[in-house]
Amino acid sequence: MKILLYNPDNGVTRNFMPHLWMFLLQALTPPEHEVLLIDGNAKPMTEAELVRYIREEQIGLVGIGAMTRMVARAYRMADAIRAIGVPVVMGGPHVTEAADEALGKDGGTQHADAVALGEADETWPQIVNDAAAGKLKEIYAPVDETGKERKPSLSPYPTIPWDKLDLDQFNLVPRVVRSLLERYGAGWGTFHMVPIESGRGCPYGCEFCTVTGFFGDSIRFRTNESVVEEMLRLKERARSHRGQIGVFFIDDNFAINCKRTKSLLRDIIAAGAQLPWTAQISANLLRDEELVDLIAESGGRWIFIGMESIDPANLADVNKNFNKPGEYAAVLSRLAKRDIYAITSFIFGMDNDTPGVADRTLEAIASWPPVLPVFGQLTAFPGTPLYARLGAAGRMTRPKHWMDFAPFKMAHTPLKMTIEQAQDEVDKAWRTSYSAEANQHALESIADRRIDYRLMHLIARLFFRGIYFPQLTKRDWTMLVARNRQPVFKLAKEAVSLYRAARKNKVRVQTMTPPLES
Ligand code: B12
Ligand code: SF4
Repeated sequence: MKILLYNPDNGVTRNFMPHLWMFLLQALTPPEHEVLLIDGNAKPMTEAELVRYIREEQIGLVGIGAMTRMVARAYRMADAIRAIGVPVVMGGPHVTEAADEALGKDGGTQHADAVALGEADETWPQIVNDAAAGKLKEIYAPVDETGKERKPSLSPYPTIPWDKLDLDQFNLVPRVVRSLLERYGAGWGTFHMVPIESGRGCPYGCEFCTVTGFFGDSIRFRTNESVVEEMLRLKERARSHRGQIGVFFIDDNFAINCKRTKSLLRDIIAAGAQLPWTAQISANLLRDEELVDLIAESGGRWIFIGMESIDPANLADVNKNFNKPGEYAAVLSRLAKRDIYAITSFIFGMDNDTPGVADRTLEAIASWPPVLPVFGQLTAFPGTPLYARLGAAGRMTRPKHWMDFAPFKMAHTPLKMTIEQAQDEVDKAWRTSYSAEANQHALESIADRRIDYRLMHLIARLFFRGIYFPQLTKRDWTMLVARNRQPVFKLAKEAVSLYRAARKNKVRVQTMTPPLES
């Protein structure tokens, strides 16, 4: 049987990185079946185009995975596929909590023939076999023989053949500069971000987060050897393709077991498996100097920190008071000292937020080493304690917000401001943080650092802006570069003169060195 795994387009990040679930399930599919993958972010398709593709390829089963914000789009695709008689199975964090919605058992339309609840590593082969035999069940739950929930172990972990896969659609180097970089940019013709999970689960239980409920509070890890082996293969691929590969450790809190993280990082260093990597780590765990040293030495370049708020009352409200705003500055300086960029995430519209929260947060940010801030609004996802609390208090204004998804718009009433005010605060924070002036100011504040560090900071700023401001066309990018022409030209000029000086030096060294066999 031919199986298609499909991930809907999120309309924002395009082909930023492959979605791990598709590659993982492909690796776990019984070998007699063929699995094709389409990520709508890399290959946008209408319902009609997808249906045509499914007909042409004679697909017998379609698997769709989606987060809450993309689920309405996923349902539309599923409806079109089921209309031509091809069965659809859905999985992922949203349908795990809203299986009745996907199966049409809540009085609405049926979108899926079957739903895989929770982690599907062990149920997927069964789903495939049942579908091939025409005996698909409605619900597949990861349970043991006694009916008790069973979380899959991550050791052993399947081999994802990244080294052999065609990743062309995920190349982050813009097409217009590819050939130039291939010729002159020594190994920068391609740049791929590859997701690796080293473990699953987080015991912290922040009120708005689905992770503790979905993956559980007991953490499971892959072996160090398995992670290192995957990185070595990626490194070899980067070398043989004369390109760059970055790794995104998608663990929710990569240093949740600090001792184990340190041991993994030491093994990466010992094996020479370093690749530039990014990960999410909570601020409290970054107090550890030795950990931060190991992060830098093992290739850690960008750390995503869920700061959420600079107000301790807000943090206590969402069960995240292990975050201490008073130590944010020290944590960020510790990272900056080692040339590690910090991506700091903030949530507005929390219960203690009042109008002016953007200004207060921006003021705090301005006192730190330059960071890449991202801002969102408090959103209650189904299955979270936050969703239950707001529902019980009658505060949800759009209880099924995912069915009419509206970016950056709250679906419940905050306590001390209106929904519109929260939206204005988010808007102000993005507008101010990524204005051309702010970009220039950030670069001036790191003027004493190496050019590659500054260049990467500017590139990241231009890309991060795109999370909020639509930046999908060539015109959008041309205008963005034009607005930021001062730092762009300054860095480009500096880079060209450094390149020329290095070439001149090389020529001089070559002419001064006598040939070996003279
Ligand atoms: C990587 C990641 C991202 C990446 C996504 C890009 C990419 N290419 O991967 C980035 C950084 C862009 C991102 C952004 C966001 N993310 Co995110 N992200 C993650 C993260 C950390 C890892 C996802 C992952 O690969 N997991 C590992 C795989 C193996 O797990 P999985 O995807 O759940 O798949 C398993 C099962 O769910 C199931 N399964 C999944 N799909 C399917 C399909 C079928 C057919 C079947 C049978 C089974 C199945 O089988 C898999 C194996 O067991 C998760 C948290 C987490 N640990 O999962 C959050 C998570 C998915 N993100 C979340 C959120 C909220 C967001 C944002 C909305 C945050 C924000 N406020 O901006 C944005 C949305 C951005 C956008 N525009 O799409 C939430 C989603 C909650 C929800 N109900 O939707 C999560 C769960 C984190 C959380 N704190 O709650 N994210
Ligand atoms: S620390 Fe991060 S992953 Fe863990 S529960 Fe809190 S938000 Fe979720």
